[in-house]
Amino acid sequence: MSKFRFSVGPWNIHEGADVFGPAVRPTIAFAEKLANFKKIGFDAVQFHDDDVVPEIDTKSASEITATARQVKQMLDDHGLKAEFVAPRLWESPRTIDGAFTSNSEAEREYASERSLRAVDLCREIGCDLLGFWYAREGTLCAESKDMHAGVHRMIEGLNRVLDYDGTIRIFIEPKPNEPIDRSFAPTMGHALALSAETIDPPRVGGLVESAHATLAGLDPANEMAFALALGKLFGVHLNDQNGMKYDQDKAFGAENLRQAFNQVRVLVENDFGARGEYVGLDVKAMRTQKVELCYEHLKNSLQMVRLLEQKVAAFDYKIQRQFIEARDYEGLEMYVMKLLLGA
Ligand code: XLS
Ligand code: MG
Repeated sequence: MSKFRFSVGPWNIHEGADVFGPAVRPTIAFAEKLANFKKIGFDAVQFHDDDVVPEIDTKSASEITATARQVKQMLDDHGLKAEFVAPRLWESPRTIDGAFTSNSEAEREYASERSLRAVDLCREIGCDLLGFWYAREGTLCAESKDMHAGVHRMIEGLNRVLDYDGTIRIFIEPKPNEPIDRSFAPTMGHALALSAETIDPPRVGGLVESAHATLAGLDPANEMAFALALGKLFGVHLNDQNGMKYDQDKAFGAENLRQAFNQVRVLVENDFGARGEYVGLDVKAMRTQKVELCYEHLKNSLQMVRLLEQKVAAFDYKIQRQFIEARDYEGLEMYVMKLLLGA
């Protein structure tokens, strides 16, 4: 049994298209995904705004509300909650040059307006958490944007949301690159610095995605611990990543078992989840996976969290203390590796 509650996004079951090739699996209907999520052991669903209301930009306010209510009903029917809504600020022709940091004032305004609609969606589907993954806030051409102005525009964007709804909370999900080259919010430190400058810092925290931290050359467990120490870890996206290359969203623990162990350890030691937070996954099946087996990466990731929770429970803090007192960190490291290997 896990002490955590888990969440997953509908995009985690996808058709397998990548930058160099088309879809290889059929689209699975949203209702079928929900039924399977519940069966596999998830408690909540993560949403982009257009996962709730497809083609949201072309819909009227009343159409948006009606569709959101249907989605809420489907969640209720399946015994699932909504965890957050993240405005998808990277696919519209109006966010080609970024959203809050676009060089066009009209496009910046679009980003804000769309974010406020996402707050409305949170309210309709029953959550109080808005997510910002700043996909295009940064540059492809280093000289194309004024970062000084960009940082202030991002803070302004956060303030607009905080001001619009007095109880909504926001997480920033940092990522150093992809699809942009140089992100304006690459790490948790950047995210929390932005938070501190807003009109209501306690309502702005961070979400660590393991692969994003790895892409920044950082240890995801440390990114989590940093936010936890400041009371700012509003969510996690557990997954894995083989080094600093394209974003892989691999099954949790599949590449770096010791780092996965330390992520679970840090979450357990700091009682993550006690304030209602979910342990989220953000994993994608490999393109080679056949449709009959396209939920395996979710099952495997959950199983990995549970197995690592057992390893954390078996972690002997007395032995840890003894190694620390002797300053024998070679010994401590070997103790951890033997624990993980069951040796
Ligand atoms: C992409 C992000 C995305 C967010 C939600 O890299 O991880 O899936 O989690 O917008
Ligand atoms: Mg993510």
